[in-house]
Amino acid sequence: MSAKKGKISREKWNNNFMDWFSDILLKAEIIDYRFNLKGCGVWLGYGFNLRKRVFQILRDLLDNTPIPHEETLFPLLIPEPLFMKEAEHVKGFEDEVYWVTRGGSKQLDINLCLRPTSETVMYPMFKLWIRSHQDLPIKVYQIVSTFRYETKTTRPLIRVRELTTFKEAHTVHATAKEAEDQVKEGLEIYSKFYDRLGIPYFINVRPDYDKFPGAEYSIAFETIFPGDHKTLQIGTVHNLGTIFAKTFDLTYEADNGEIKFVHQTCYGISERAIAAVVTQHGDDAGLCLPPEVAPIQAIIVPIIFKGKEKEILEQSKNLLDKMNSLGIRAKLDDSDISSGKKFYKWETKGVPIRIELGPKDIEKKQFIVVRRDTGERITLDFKEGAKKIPKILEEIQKDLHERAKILMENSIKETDDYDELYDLIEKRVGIVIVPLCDEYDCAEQIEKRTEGKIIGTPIKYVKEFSKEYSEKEFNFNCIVCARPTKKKMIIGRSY
Ligand code: A5A
Ligand code: ZN
Repeated sequence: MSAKKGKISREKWNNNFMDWFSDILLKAEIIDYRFNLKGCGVWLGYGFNLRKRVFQILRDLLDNTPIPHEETLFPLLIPEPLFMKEAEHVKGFEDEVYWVTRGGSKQLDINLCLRPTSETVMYPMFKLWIRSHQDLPIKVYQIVSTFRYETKTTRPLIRVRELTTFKEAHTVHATAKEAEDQVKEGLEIYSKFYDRLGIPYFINVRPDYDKFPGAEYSIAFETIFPGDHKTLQIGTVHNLGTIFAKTFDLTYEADNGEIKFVHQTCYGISERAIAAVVTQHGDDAGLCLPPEVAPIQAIIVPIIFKGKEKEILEQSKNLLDKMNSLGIRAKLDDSDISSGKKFYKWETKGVPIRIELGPKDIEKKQFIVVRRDTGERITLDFKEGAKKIPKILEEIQKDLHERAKILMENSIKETDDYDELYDLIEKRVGIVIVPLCDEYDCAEQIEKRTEGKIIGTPIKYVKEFSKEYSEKEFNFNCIVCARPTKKKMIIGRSY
C-alpha cells in the first residue's frame, strides 16, 4: 500500500458559511427548499437515505437501553383545551402554533392545534395507563413531523416550520431520583449518538429564564459551526419534575397505598442533527460524510480508454462484487458522463472513498483509492486490496471526528475580564466561558453590551452532573458585578 498526499480547500466553507450550506443541500441532493411555503422542504432520495441512517443510530440507542424505550405514534392534532392546560407550556408555545379551525366549510366546535411537541397529547393518555407503581416507568418515543410557526429567519434544517424529523422521548417515573437518573441516561444516549456521527458538542444547563416551557430545568447539546463560530442547539434533555403531573393529574398508588405524583422527563432531537453532519464535515467541494452514515461508502469510477472499455468495466464489476461481499456499501458509476464529471458529482455528495481504475492500473494489477476527507491517494493491490478498505473507512470516520473536535476546541475561549469578553465576541472568535453570578441583571448587562447571548452553564460547573465539580476550587468572581460565584457560563452568538 503506497499513499500520496492530496489537498482540500475550505475557503468558501469558512468565509460564506450559510451560503455554502444552502447551496450544498440542493447540489448534493439532500433537500430541496424551493417548495413555495416558508420553512418547509422536500427530502430528496439521497438525503432521505442519509436521514434514515442517522436516525437509525438513535433508534438503536433508544431501543437498547437497560429498560428499553418503546417507539410509539400519537395523534398530530391537539384539542385546544388540552393544549391550554399547562400555563407555562402555553406561554412558551402559543405564538408558535398552527391552528386548525375548520372541517371543510364547517367551523369546528373545538379548535385543534398541530403539535409543536407532544406533552399535551401524550400525558392525558399516560393518565389512563398509570394506576400503581407497577405501571412505571413509562419510556416511549416517536419520530414525527411537528409544526412551529417560527418568526425568526427560517433556515434549511436549522430553523424550519415543519420539523420533519422530530424525535421526542417521554418518560414517567415514581421518584425524583429516577427522573434525574433518566436525565443522565438521556445525556448518555445523545452523547453516544453525536459521537457516532463524529460531531463535537458541549453540554450545558440552560439559564432558568430560557428553559423548556414547563420544565424544572433543561440541558442542551450545542455544537459550534466552524465557519462562523455560531452555536447550534442540537438536542435538549428536560427534567419536568411534577409540573405536568400536577396539571394532568398523573398519580400512582405507592406500595403503602399512598397516592403520589409521578416525575417526568422528555428529550428531543430534530433534523438539526443532519445539519450538523453536513456543516461539521464539509468543504468547498461539498459534503464529506462519515462512513458510518454515508448512503454510499465507496464509488468506483472506471477510467475508460478506447479499446479497453470491456476489460476495465469487467474488472470494475469484479471489484464491486468483492467490496459488496465485504459488507461495504459500494457502487459502480458506469454512466455515460466523463470521469471528471463523475469525480465532481460524488465529491459533492460526500462519498468517503472514490476508487479509480484505469488501463494502467489494470496493467499493474492495482487500483487507486482517493479519500474524500483529505484527498489522499492510496494504491492498493487488485487481488487483496479490497480487504484494506474497511480499515480506511474506519480511519476516515475517526479523522473526521478529530478534525471537527480540534476546530471546536479552538473556538472556545475563556476569560474573566469584561473588556476581553466584549472584544472576543465582537471579533467573532468563538464562544467565551466567563464567571457569572445568578443575578438576571448581570446576564442582561452582557446581552445588552455584546452581540452574544447567554447559552448556558457548562455541565462541568453543575454539581449534580459533573465529574469534575469541586466545591473547594470553584470560587470565582462574577465578570459583571464581582460578587463571588461557583459558576461559569457560556456567552456566544447562536442560530
Ligand atoms: N419536548 C421537548 C423534547 C422539546 O420540544 N424540546 S425542544 O423544544 O428543545 O426541541 C428539541 C430540539 O428540537 C431542540 O433542541 C432543537 O435542536 C430542535 N428544534 C427546535 N425548534 C426547531 C426548528 N424550528 N427547526 C429545527 N429544529 C428545531
Ligand atoms: Zn453578577
